[in-house]
Amino acid sequence: MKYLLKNGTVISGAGTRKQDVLVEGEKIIKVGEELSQPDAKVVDVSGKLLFPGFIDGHTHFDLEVAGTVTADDFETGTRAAILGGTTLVIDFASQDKGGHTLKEGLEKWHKKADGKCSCDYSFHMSIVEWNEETKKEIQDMINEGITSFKLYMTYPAMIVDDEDLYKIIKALNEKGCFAGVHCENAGVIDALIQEAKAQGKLGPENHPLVRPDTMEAEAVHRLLVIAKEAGAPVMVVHLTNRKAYEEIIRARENGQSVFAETCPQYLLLDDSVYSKPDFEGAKYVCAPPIRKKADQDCLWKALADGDIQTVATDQCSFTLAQKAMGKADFTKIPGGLPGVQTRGTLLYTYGVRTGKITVEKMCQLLCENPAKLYGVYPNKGVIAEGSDADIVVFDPEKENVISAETHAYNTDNNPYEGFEIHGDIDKVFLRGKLAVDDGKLVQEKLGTYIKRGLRQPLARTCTEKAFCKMCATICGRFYPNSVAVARVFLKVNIV
Ligand code: DUC
Ligand code: ZN
Repeated sequence: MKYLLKNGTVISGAGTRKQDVLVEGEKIIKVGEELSQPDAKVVDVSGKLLFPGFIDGHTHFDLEVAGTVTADDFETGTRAAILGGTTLVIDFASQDKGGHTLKEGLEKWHKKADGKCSCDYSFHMSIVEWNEETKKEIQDMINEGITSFKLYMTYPAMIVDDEDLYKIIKALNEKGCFAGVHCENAGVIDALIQEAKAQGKLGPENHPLVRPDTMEAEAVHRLLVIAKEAGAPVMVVHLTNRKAYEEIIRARENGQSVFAETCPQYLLLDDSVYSKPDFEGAKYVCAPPIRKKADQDCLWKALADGDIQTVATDQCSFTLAQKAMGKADFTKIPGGLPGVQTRGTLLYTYGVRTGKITVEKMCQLLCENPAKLYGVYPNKGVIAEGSDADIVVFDPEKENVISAETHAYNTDNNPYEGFEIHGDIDKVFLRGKLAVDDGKLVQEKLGTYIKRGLRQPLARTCTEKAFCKMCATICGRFYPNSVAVARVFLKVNIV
């Protein structure tokens, strides 16, 4: 099948251009002006923005959490994903503790996902136990297309201690791989939970109090000190707050290569949600918790300045009945929120429309940067000749209201209930096939497993706002109104 998308505005991390896009089979075969192709089906996309398919580098489908399993599995979850313009999700396969291998973990996740997905999918691998056998398996994982890993500094079933953290990130770096790390100080959080319970504090409003920003920042600091010693790059996943952010900046200024991811819940919600009446706060229980308004402001600025490289979702959904498992004790509330369907529309409405970030930045955060970090660029992450025809036709004028009544998740609650969006998904092409048309799913289960390569360098992170003469000599782009900021120079080299 050939499609000719006429008169759209093609978005990339570097700019926007009015261009036509010709698709044949699974690939984009031409991008240019005034294209014609008599045997192609012409789709008029005037007035629409064409983004590369969004990539969500952080989802949990069909995951056991706190004695239950996420409401969304790979079938319902990837349906929601593609409806939201996400054409590739990278979920977390996991090794089990107790002498199990990475290979067993990978097989388990393939069984959960294969044949069920409506968008393309890939896996990171969570390492929860480290020994010589695990070390040997890193190459096996690379052969299977897994080049990014996950480590937890919290959760008894997943936690690795500092010794293993050091050994693992060093061994990964030797193979050109890296880990995303869940940073929270497990020990102090346990102590705070014991104190809260002893005082009879058992409601969801206590959740953010026992997992404070300082304990995330401490773990980020410790991780980065360990990474420095190991000489290895790392990624801080679901970054939530200013204190932790400052640890990342400090490490970068110290010459370290550190990547950062945040999620819409940390940009758009604040910790007052935990005090909603009638146990509604349970809906928002996730780890790390949602923080303060001032932290949101810090994260938005960090996105604009290029200090955070990607916005993923940490999609991990539960029904209200599942959340009610923690009615008498907030620590038993399964942690996680849905988000994979609304990441792009929320970022556009509350980021691009409000002027907090540019549309090019949105493309970097959702498409280009995750594609490069996770080794699928330029097959994915860009609208260019030879790339996979993963294309989001985005209608910047379409308005909608987010609601659990209409969302595609297998849940009866949505953390963004009532949020208005201005800009919505019109069509989504997945490797040349029309999967979503007029906002509706028209073909499902088209997704395939994507083997990934090694991380590629990110584009330099200069923006017109933060750009300096020194940088211009390196990357060749000079914005006359900008000021010289030494930190930008460092950032350009290090991220
Ligand atoms: N945090 C959550 O809230 N849920 C899933 C995993 C995670 O890190
Ligand atoms: Zn997660």
